Amino acid sequence: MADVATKRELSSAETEAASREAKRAKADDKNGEEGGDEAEWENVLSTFTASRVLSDSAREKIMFLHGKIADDDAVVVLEKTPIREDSLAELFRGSKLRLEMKNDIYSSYRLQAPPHLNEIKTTVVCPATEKHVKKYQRQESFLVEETGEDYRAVTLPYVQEQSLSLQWVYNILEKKAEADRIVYDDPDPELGFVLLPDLKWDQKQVDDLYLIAIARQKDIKSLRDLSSEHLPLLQNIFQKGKEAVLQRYKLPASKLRVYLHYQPSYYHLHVHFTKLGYDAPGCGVERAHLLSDVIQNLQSDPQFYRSRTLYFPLRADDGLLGRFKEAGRL
Ligand code: M7G
Repeated sequence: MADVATKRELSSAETEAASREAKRAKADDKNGEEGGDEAEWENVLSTFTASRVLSDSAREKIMFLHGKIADDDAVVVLEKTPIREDSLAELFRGSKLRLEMKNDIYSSYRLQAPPHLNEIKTTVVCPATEKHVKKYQRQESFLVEETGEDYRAVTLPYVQEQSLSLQWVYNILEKKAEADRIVYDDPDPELGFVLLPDLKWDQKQVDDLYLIAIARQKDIKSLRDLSSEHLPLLQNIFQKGKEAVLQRYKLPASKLRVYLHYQPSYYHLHVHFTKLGYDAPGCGVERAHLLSDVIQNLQSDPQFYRSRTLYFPLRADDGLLGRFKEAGRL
């Protein structure tokens, strides 16, 4: 995120108001019908009590909140969705306009759009761990230099102790979650993968297209584990992933940015497919490795990613940064 304001505590008045609202909604729910996806969704939102803003950006129109849903810690991400070209006619026809000011040829208005054209994409992580809260908190970052030896001595032990749960990944691979969202599924146990919309994408417009390809093999943690033996898998993901995107979204390979993160947040091999020109979070040079470069590097040196020094940013309170400091590597 560029332009993110510093975190702030919510005022006690805001917290109290949210809490009152949550209690009221809970009481209402008791009288309401049980079951059904819609009821569940409303219930989740109505019992959320926000305690602090982890980060926000007026320019990106996004806010990350920490709070509680019942007794569980929760992170809620609110993001205003882009204006869609295909809804413009309806937007102009169905909205109310309020004049704010007029001066010569200049005028500004407040446009009140019909509710379905004025949605907020909302992501809920609950129960959220401390790691989730840190992940969304605005913080200073530091660039770390990791040799192959640093990886084995510092990073790998930390990742084995501390990484985020991969349950959501296994749910996708086993079709226990998001099965209806799958764009392409290659069931081969060695070369196979599942391609589906990323949690961050609302699929309303291809301008901010964001898909992830999750490998079926379970023992590849990250870029560091890759060697030339994985080339068939990587080429398969690249080739079939691009074909699937072309077929479903009419976007050719020349419009795609296909890459891996190092460090990732989730240590199970996955590849990001985003639209070129969309400034996706984490697509900067300090974290994103183009899949085409990864393939070429492994073709010229089978152990490239096991031996090379890699650079990546870590946030100030990331435990891994602490380990690098303790090891005298920062
Ligand atoms: P990453 O490089 O490990 O970390 O990418 P990042 O989140 O710091 O980028 C994991 C990707 O998986 C991210 O783009 C997430 O938005 C996405 N993702 C995470 N979860 C928990 C889910 C999920 O439950 N479903 C889907 N479809 N995508 C997810």
